[in-house]
Amino acid sequence: MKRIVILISGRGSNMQALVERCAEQGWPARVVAVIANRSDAAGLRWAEARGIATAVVEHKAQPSREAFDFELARAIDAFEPDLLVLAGFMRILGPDFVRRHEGRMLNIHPSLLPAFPGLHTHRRALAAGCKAAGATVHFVTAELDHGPIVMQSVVPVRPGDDEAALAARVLATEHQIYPLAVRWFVEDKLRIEGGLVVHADGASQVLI
Ligand code: NHR
Ligand code: GAR
Repeated sequence: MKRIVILISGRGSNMQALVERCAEQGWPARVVAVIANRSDAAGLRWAEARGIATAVVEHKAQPSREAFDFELARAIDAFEPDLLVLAGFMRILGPDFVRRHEGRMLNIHPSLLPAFPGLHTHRRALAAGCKAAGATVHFVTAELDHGPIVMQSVVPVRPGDDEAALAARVLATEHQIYPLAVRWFVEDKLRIEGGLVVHADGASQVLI
């Protein structure tokens, strides 16, 4: 049974999708805690209502990024996770933190990486005139949004799309690919070979 800790900053819809698929599909895993860097993260209330342990480590209460990372690591360690899942988590993590969890930490980013790492991805994709957009699940490394790619989803950009419309279309696919990718991790199906992710049984790693 793998122990999963999920980090959020807000709504937590990806976290909900993971908790629900894990329970419905009987993964060899359990979401043991949801941790946020803001006490007003709506996803915390949802997790509490489901009986999942929650914790808050407020970045604003810490004197430095290093101090925040240290306190966050301490809160996480208490739950002894096998996998850390970033789900709409909005604080960049320092190299020391990342090193401790390397190979055991996943993120979902709302763009077709390596395009548009960082913030405001949908706005930037629209401004660039992209005709396709999507989301990427990747292992977290010290370099922001550059870790080995596990799975991607592709959606069309439609004429007249604004940021909200595109974000909603991409988010619906995030709720499909993130549970798939996390399931593969907990079932030990993912290997990193030469810096690239392969699926042990050769399963397709794109959703169109
Ligand atoms: N940390 C590392 N080391 N590597 C990654 O790949 C990470 C990471 C931390 C978070 C999520 C990421 C995303 O999917 C993520 C990936 C926050 C920012 C950011 O600029 C950028 C990317 C991501 C998350 N955060 C600002 C900061 O100063 C704060 C922005 C805010 O609070 O709204 O940390 O997009
Ligand atoms: C998702 O679209 C996720 O990909 C994105 O924020 C949203 C969170 O929604 N993540 C980032 O932008 C990370 N910087 P959720 O809280 O409902 O899962």
